[in-house]
Amino acid sequence: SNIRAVHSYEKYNDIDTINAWTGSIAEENPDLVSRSFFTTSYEGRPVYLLKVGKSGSNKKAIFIDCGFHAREWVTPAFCQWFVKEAINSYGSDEEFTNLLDNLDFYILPVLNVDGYAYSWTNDRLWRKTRSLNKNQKCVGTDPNRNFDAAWCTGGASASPCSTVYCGSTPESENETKALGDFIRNNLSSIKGYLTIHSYSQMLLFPYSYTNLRAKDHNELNSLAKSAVEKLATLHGTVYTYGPGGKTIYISAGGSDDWAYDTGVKYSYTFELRDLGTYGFLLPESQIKDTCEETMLAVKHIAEHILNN
Ligand code: ING
Ligand code: ZN
Repeated sequence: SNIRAVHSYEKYNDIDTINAWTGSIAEENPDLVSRSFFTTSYEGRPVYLLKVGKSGSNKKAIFIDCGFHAREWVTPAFCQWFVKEAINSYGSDEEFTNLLDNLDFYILPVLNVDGYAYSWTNDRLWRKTRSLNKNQKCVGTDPNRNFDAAWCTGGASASPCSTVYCGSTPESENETKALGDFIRNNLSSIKGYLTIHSYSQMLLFPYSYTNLRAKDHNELNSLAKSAVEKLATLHGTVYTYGPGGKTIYISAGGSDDWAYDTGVKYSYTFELRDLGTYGFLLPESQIKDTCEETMLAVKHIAEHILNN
């Protein structure tokens, strides 16, 4: 069909609708939002990046990505929600106004655009990218096993048919390479990296590739604790938190571990709702509450980054 669906913050939007939204939201809010072209996906789709914040010099930045994994539909919904809230809050909400005056937020609404499209048209539970693997019948690489952080060791697979296939090399995917390049090229400003996944209601931080403690373990742990406490104040949603390896499972090649080891101290993975009742198939009726509570945790982390 060539009829484009209407965009809604409380519905799941398809990739064409999200891409069109990135253009209109930037056009309508030029003093707060700008859109740049991030990369072209394997199948030729554009991947867009939004920069959200008032223009200023020497601002710290926080990078937030959604839609690493195709089936985690509530996560692109969160990135869209964040941008909407920023626009609606600027000038009326003191806390968010201060954040936007003093920080830039890079918002990547859907990293894995091909996988996301495929989860709408062919397989709702697809996880990986859609790149073809040489001389293999199975398609796709797990973008969250594709980074150069103990790459393709524990919790990752070298078999292209695995859902946690690490890829042929680190950053073998256009989409992960573009993310790696962007963070490497902006290391002087990027102080925080938040990657949004679902589900299991967790706030994770390095390391996932080892059970050894990160150098900044104590600070990351206490910030996670206060962030999930803040999140729970809205609807009572309980999150667990801790280093990925001990809290969820050992897995190498994740983007948060890579960003941390590359020099982004405040590096976290969110696992949004729920605990498994609906899992990846979280009903649209829960988008609003999920996004609102997650906003509290994200803004709490942003405040800490701004003040440290
Ligand atoms: N969870 C993450 C995954 O990629 C994770 C958990 C976090 C792994 C950080 C590695 C590093 O498996 C989901 N739901 O994708
Ligand atoms: Zn995921």
